[in-house]
Amino acid sequence: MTDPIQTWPEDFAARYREKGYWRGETMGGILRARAAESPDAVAVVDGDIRWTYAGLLARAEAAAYGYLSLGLAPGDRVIVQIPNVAAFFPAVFGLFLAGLLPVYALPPHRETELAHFARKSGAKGIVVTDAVFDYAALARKVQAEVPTLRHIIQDPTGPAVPLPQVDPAKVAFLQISGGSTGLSKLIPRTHDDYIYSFRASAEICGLTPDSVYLAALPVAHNFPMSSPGVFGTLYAGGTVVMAPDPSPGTAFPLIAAHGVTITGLVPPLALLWMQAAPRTPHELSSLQLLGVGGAKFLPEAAARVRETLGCQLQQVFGMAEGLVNYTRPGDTEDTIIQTQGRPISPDDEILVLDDDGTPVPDGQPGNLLTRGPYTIRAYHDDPAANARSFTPDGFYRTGDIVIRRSGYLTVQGRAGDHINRAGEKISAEEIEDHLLAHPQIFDAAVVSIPDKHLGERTCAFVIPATGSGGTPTATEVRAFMRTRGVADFKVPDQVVFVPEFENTAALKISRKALRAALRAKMLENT
Ligand code: AMP
Ligand code: DBH
Repeated sequence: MTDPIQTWPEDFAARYREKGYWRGETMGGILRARAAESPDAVAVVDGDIRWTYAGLLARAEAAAYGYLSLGLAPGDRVIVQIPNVAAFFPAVFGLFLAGLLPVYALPPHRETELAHFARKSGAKGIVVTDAVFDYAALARKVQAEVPTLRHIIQDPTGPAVPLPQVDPAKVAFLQISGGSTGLSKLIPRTHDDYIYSFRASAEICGLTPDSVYLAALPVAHNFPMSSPGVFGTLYAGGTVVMAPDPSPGTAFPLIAAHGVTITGLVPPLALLWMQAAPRTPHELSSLQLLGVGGAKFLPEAAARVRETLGCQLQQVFGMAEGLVNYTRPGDTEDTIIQTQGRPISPDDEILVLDDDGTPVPDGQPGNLLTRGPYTIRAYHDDPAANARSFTPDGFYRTGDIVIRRSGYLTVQGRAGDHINRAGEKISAEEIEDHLLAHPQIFDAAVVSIPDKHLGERTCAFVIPATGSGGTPTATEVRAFMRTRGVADFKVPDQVVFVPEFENTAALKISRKALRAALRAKMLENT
């Protein structure tokens, strides 16, 4: 089993330290520091739970002792699958304090995804809660498939033992990529690089100890975790309020009750909030800044945020691999509405290249590549993906098509075949693979279709198998996907049966060209 690593060339690392981006802080160290400075400030609110920084640290230490008492050793990986409840924080800070590496699964992930994470990361345990869903039962199914996942952990605690020294230059956790081709890749982030990204994010967003962040999106997502998210808020000594779901009916009363000042949403949710706000009896005036990201927020919608929600919009264009762009609170209205912002760091290097690798001038669309003090140089244990996704000099190929103007980026679309369904990235290839496992399916191609509510929805074109006992219905195909043990957001929104794929006569048509042709045909007909 390969231990997760993430390294930058020595001259880059030296420069990032010298410029004060990498300060030798650790995730556990941050919590200790805040608990020492302001022990009685409220760190986390969830329903009736209110944990101060001192209280959270005590719980995280108890969790760390618990993990170590199971025989887990510093450097070991532990999957975390916890929805938006307070227990998320002692669970992950406990791992950090024990020198263990969280692997962040999302709440909708099921046995197929979890088994992949367990195998790929070599995780020896999984920490869950029994909130909302029986995650422990799910974990037991995964364990039956991947026995190296020895420990299913709930409410870890144990007698005090010495905690290890943690190296800030080492990998702190594994984040999950949206998966542009096939299964999700694992993203090793170091303490130094990740802390820089959310410390600088907190600064850009003007967070202070008085800030109150509403965790509306699932906190295992990189955006609500770090842009500036829950970690940026805790870094600033503010308060995190956990929302069990992001609907206006749940979120608006929480904003009113706790004086929420900042939150982050994906575009479809921002639209829902804007629709609901004029009629709500709840006072939303504490809200100062609404970050919107994960997928493109269209200018017409962006222009209505202030009048409907009474707060400043901030566009956020980021990726779990690193680079995050923000519009700044002081930017012109036009910049905030029309662009997805500019990078966090003066040392974020941005290339916008045509398909031959030649830089395009400002104002022209091109492929976005980036390198910098918080962008990874490699995925975990995946030479093929690394060869595809990184240039020899260490630039990450984001797969996004952007236009740059005066340093600000406007996202035009994707070069690849992933579907961005309300901010959840879905790999067409991964879904096609599942569909091909159906005995009555001969071939399948999955494409994104523009959708008023989701931004993009998934459409599966399916060629039924002949002579296999009848053709399936769309409902059956969707039901079949549900038996595959995958996150529900991967079930195709639409299934279209076709007798054949045109152009297959052209023999070697690539999947990419096929998907493009099917998508174009679909759009023509609507
Ligand atoms: P991931 O690599 O799975 O973390 O997903 C990151 C991807 O989400 C980016 O490469 C973009 O394709 C997309 N994305 C994130 N934020 C935005 C945004 N504000 N506008 C358009 N696309 C976005
Ligand atoms: O979509 C994303 O992955 C994303 C969006 C906004 C992200 O990772 C981030 C900000 O940090």
